[in-house]
Amino acid sequence: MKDELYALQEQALADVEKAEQGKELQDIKVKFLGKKGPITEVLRGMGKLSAEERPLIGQVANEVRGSIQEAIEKKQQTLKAAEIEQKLASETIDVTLPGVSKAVGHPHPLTQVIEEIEDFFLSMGYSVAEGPEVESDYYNFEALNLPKSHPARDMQDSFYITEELLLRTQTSPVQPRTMEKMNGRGPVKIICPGKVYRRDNDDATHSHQFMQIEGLVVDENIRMSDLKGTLEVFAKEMFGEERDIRLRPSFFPFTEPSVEVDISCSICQGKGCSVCKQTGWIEILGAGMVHPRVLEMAGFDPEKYTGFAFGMGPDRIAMLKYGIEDIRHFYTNDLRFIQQFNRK
Ligand code: 2NL
Repeated sequence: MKDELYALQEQALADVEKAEQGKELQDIKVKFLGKKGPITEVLRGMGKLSAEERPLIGQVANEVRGSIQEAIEKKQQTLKAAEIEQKLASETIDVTLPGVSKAVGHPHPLTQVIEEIEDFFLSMGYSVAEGPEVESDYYNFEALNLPKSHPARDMQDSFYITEELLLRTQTSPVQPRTMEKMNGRGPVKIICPGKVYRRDNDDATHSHQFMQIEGLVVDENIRMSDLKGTLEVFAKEMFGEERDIRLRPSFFPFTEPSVEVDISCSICQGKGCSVCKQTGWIEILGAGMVHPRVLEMAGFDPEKYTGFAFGMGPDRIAMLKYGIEDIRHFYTNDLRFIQQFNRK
């Protein structure tokens, strides 16, 4: 019986030695030390032994069991250590490798120009107002004193969706919408940036979709001089301290009087060049005193309130500012163009 036990021990230790995985060790443990294993079997049969043999065999059985158990535990630790070692080796990070840098985007050049214009007017106490791009005939035309017969309402010039709905042709409709909410009480001091649409054939200076920013100030005692002063400071801020502005009489249905506003050419300093077409001046916006009918329709008493308004094209301003020769560059999204405007 003793020999039998030692033979079992020898085999178990050999098996443990060969084992390469925790699972195998588990199997060996069950096989040799489990309830149905040979050692348990021997211990169970001890009752049949003589009184002298019993303690001796008992001792050997315990010894064999202990040594197998110890061998399994030892091997378990060895395997675990090897596993950790391997994991460490495979997961080592080489901190000297060059990093993978992520490409970071930047705002579109038009967005940058619009934000610059917004920042200027925000600093002057204006709020930014926005409205829908699908607009009603009423807000897009009627409320701006463009009567039904006006040529600007020609179906050929606008993208109509139904008889009554169209893609807005200017950002002006945001202004009567805002004024209506004021219940006839000033002041109103807003700028309205956004996309507008015209049924035009695209070329270097025309796009069927472009940007506009309009401004509106309505209060008691607003005068033409307030408009002129505002635009003068704006021109200097946007195009440089040396810029002058001049106003030329013009016509818009929603303003009376109306003016076209030029800035002195920043390229030739007023001497005459191809950009200013040898005049020394560049037209940058249209403006005027809000037509009393427009105030009235939006619920403001034109006897008490006056106002000025202006409209400009950020596309054109960006083209002048950066010497861009084709408006389509803004909308074709060629990254070689756009990435030149990455202000770090
Ligand atoms: C231009 C001219 C202009 C306005 C827009 C306006 C809006 C209201 C009342 C009166 Cl609610 N006027 N807007 C006024 C004058 C000119 O835009 O050349 N834009 C690119």
